[in-house]
Amino acid sequence: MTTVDFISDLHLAPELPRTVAAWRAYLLRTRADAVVILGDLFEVWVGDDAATLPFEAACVSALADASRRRPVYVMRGNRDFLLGAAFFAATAATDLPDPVVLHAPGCGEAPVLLSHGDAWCLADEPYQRFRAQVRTPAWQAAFVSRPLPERLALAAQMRAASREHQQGHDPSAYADVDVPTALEWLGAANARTLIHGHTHRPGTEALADGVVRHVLSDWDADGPGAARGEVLRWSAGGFRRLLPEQA
Ligand SMILES: [Mn+2]
Repeated sequence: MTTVDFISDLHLAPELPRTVAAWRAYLLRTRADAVVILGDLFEVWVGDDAATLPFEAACVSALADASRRRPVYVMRGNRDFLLGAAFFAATAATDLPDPVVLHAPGCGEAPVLLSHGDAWCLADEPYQRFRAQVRTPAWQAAFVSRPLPERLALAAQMRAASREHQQGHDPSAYADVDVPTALEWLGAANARTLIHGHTHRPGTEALADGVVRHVLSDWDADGPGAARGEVLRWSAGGFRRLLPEQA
């Protein structure tokens, strides 16, 4: 691999047709040898039987098509943490644990550490309690045993509650990745570069002397403002950010 693309936080949903179209066009066009999706590909994923729905089926088919042309890696985010074995089988994407170390000698000597990012946002204690609960096998087994329409209705309720909670909150006040925790994981991985998504605050900065983090952009081509969305590309020349249509 000499060119690896990183994207995350597309939050694909039927009501965001331009964002979905931008993602599909990007998958068809990119010159990368591998595409790594670091979580929240979907706005919500209530279980792999969701792939029987037309929108989800079309997304699975687009990913399967992309996988036939190059390796595609998918990490779960806080919205699509229920992506399961059937999803990975249907898309032929590789299931990435969170965090994971990537070695791509064609791009650079040093390994990079990859995460969605939500697990390290320790300041958001209510979210961490929720996360600890929903990531247990028992909770997940109980949830996916409920009828699909019931799970979809529950997910819609939770999204509405979350949007209400965010109203009037300054997005810059949202919890960020806890730096000592990130540095600990980086040290354990012998890595000096971190790539994560989740916070929707794209940028590149030093976390410590010689340690860099790249925060991925969320995608939104359906909102009132200019279209958002970026691809972080790693190649022998280093890292650069591209608009999806330039990738
Ligand atoms: Mn997220």
